[in-house]
Amino acid sequence: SMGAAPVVYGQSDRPPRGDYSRAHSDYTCTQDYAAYTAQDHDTYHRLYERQSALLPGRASQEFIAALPSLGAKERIPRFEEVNERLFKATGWEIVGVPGLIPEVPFFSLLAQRKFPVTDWIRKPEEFEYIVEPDIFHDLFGHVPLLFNPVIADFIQAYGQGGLKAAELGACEMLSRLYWYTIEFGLIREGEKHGGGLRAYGAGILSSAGELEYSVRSPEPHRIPLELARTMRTLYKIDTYQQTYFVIDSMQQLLDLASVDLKPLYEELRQQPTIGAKELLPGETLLA
Ligand code: HBI
Ligand code: FE
Repeated sequence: SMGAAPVVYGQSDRPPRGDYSRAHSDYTCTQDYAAYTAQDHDTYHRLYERQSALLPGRASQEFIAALPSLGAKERIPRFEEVNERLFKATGWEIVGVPGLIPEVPFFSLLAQRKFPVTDWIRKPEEFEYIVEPDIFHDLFGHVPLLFNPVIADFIQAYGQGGLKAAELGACEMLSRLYWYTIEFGLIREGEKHGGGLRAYGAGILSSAGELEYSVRSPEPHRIPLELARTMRTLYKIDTYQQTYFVIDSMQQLLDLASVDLKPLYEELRQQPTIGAKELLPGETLLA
C-alpha cells in the first residue's frame, strides 16, 4: 500500500526532505529513474570522480576493489542493474527509500538483506556538504562493501540485533556501534595491502574532507575497537569525528555479532557515557 507511517527519525528537528507519500508501508519506494535530470547525473559523476581519485592510500582495499561493481560512473546507477551483480555476490539487494526512515523498519530491511538507498541526489550547491544522506552517500559509501561476504553478514546481523535492541530499549547503544563501524570505521590493513590505516566507513568514504582527515590528521583520537567502549561513546553528527575506532580485519566485526548483547546492555546502562573526544585512564592512541 502507498502511504507509509509518519516519519519519526531521531536526530534532527527539520522535517526530512524526501517525499514519503511515495513509500510503501515498509518505507521502500521505486526508484523514479526518469525523474533524474541531466544535472542530477552530472552531480553524481562529479562526486564519483572526485571521491574515487582520493581513495588510493586512504580507503580500504576491499572497498576500492568492489567499487566498479556499482557500474558506470557517468550517471546515477539503476538499482536493478546493481542488484543483478550484488545479489549474485552476497545475496543482498538494494531498495529505494525516500530518505532516513525510523529505526525499526531500517533494522527490519537489513535483517532481510535489503539495504535502503535514498533515491534523490543533492543539489549542486550542496556538493560539499549535505545534512541528510542522499544517493551518493548511500550508494557510493555503503554498497561496495555489501559485495564483501563478511561485511554483508555483519550488516544483516546488525539488523537482527537492532530488532532485539528495539525490544530492549537499547537502540541508542547499538546505533553507536553502527556509527563507529559502518559509518566511520577505520581498519589497519595487512602488509600485503601496504599496511596502513584505511577507511571502510561510508560516512568517511563519501566525504572528500573526512577521507583525508580520518586517516592522516593528527587531530582525532584513534583507538582499537572494543564493543563496550564503542557503545558508550557519544558522537557528533555535524562535524568530523573526534574519535575513530580501528579494527584489524573485517572478521573482527562479524565476530561481534555472536556476542549476547542483552547482559552487556544491562551492564552499560550502569556506566556513564563517554564524550566524543574523551580518553579513559590507561587508554593509548594508535600511532
Ligand atoms: N534510515 N535510510 C536510512 N538510512 C540510515 O542509515 C538510517 C536510517 N534510519 C535509522 C538509522 N540509520 C540509524 O538509527 C541507525 O542505526 C541506526
Ligand atoms: Fe550511512
